[in-house]
Amino acid sequence: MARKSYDSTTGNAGETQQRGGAVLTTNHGIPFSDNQNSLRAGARGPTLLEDFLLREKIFHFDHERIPERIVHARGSAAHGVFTCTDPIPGLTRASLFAEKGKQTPVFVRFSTVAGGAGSVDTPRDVRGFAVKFYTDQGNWDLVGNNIPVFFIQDAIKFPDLVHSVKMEADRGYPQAASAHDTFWDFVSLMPESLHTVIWAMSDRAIPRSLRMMEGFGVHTFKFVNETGEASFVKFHWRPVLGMQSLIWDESAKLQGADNDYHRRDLFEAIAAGDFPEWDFAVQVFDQALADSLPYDVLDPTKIIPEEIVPLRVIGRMVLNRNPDNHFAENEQAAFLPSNIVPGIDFSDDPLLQGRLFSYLDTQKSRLGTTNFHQIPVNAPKCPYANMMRDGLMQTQVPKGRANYEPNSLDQAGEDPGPRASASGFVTAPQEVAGDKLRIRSETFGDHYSQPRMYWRSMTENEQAHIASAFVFELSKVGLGHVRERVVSHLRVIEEDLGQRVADGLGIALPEPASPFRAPLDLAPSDALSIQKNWHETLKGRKVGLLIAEGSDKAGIDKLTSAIEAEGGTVFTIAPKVGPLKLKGGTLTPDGQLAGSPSVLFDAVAMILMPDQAEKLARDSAAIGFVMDAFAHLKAIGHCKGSAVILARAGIEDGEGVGPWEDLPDMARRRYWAREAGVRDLA
Ligand code: HDD
Repeated sequence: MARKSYDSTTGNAGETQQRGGAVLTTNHGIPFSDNQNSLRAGARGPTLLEDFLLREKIFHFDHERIPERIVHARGSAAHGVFTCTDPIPGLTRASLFAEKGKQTPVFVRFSTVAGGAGSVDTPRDVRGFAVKFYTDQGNWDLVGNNIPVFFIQDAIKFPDLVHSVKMEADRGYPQAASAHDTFWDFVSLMPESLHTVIWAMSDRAIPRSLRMMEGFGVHTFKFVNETGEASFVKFHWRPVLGMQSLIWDESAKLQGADNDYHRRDLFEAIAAGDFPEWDFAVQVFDQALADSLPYDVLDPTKIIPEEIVPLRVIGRMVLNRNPDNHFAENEQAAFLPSNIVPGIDFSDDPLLQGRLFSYLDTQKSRLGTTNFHQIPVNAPKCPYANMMRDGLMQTQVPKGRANYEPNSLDQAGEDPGPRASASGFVTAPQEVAGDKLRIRSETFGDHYSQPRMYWRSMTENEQAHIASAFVFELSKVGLGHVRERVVSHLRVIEEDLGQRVADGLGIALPEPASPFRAPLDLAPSDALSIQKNWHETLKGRKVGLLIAEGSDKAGIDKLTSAIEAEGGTVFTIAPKVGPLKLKGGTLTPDGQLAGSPSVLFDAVAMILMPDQAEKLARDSAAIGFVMDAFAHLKAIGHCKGSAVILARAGIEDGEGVGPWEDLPDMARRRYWAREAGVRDLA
């Protein structure tokens, strides 16, 4: 019989109650009768060791955390489906590309690289873009990034790279930032990193949304067809929404306004049925094409411009389901570049070769067991069977005696277990000969031509952002000789870049670095620029609408439906979050002004009565709302009444600033031409 006791959940004296549907039990199924009080000797006496309910609960809690990923610790993930749109059986026997319309489930995890699991979403950083295809021939993990090149050419340098960029070893900071001595010291001594560094200093490294990033497999891989013919292939993800990026000041302010900016954006879009989509494209080429290039296709610091090898779109990925549980799926997801399926093969890229070991190895320390493949998010969705047995946390119960192969148990009527099949994975035959050496091929020796090509492919604004990012980062570097050495490399990439960064830092131009190979003038590639490829659309864009008591409901409704009709969303903001009396009705705003700064939105609008606008014109949150929107080159729509706020902020009507009725059109873009007037860039 239940004893009378003080119920700490209701504050009443009464019997402990069971709430909710399912019965609360221990991990071994034993039902709880009281989840509020531990077992005591007397109402005010000591807790008893016997309390197995308390001990199991605390024991489990004490071990809730697992080691975070050494890199890419902070990630956001989603489930989805890949559909083959253009089958390529002539190129590969990979079953997922065999038929038009064939669907393959996927799990995707996007991540920042340097920060810890609890760090922010918008630092300047490369973003991970890891896709697990659960094919009917096993899992294929394409573990890529949103930047198509990598910092180093050989996996043996990876621990040095990561140590240098992570928080400094003695002081434990900075978190999630490359703007510090050790990173730039390393980079300045490793010119092979320059191509990736210039991408990382560009707007690619501050994406507006995970839904608006490109993804790349980075390395050259191989396709192998039914007859065993192999070709080289590079993999690309192209976001259907197009690429968009943040302004640096905006990304820094977002770190205060919303640590989870990207994670929330992804989760909310999927929850609202606004599913993010990417085209999947391949660049396929042969040895002759590879031989014709002035760089090595096995070098992961190089791209092949799509003007040279065009992209062929062969599929579409739609992310349509949020994880049910962050830990079980996102944290426990284990991606392995070594997970490859028949029809796809590795190249000899020395970075890729090293990765094939690293990821399998790291899962053992992160997930604690060789059986991490049994965790639901990692398990193949096709049947799998082998003779590997036992180990920590074995959750399967293999039957029979066949745990070795070959065996003849079938002759005794027993199940002999699985056998290798001729249709299984076959490595593409390749002649390999050479001396055993620790050496870097001379074909990997040009570190400046492609950064130069990247710089020359940018718009003026984009170049200014890159130069300013170098200035910002190097201004956080305390070691003068490191700053100078970086600038000495930038001069070789392009004299103008070196000069602008030196000027921005206020230092004399150092002597140029001496390259192993003199840089070439490769043709620029427009496909590399975000601004040149901007999709003028409201899809996926979010408007922050500032309203207050008495605002015109008809106007709010009209603006909202115009934005929503084109796939955008409107977030209403008011001085208070409670229900508002409007002219023509009531409305409960989505957010409060102080907690909803304009950095959270792609464009802003104000529909206010003159008296409320007057009041807000004395509130720094409202002034900051429009000032930031203006400085971040966003559209601002306003009513007559709200003009007083703009006047106080010193903003006049002009390109991208005008009546709210024009906002649906204005909100499709950023106003790059405004930038020179609001920011002193390098
Ligand atoms: Fe890596 C994680 C991408 C080079 C070693 N890497 C990791 C993730 C991504 C990448 C997206 C996160 C996976 C997830 O969401 O769980 N890494 C890359 C790319 C590279 C690259 C595109 C170059 C082309 N990585 C690289 C090298 C090594 C590693 C050269 C080691 C020799 N990477 C790891 C790791 C991680 C990892 C330490 C940490 C957690 C994990 O693997 O599962 O093993």
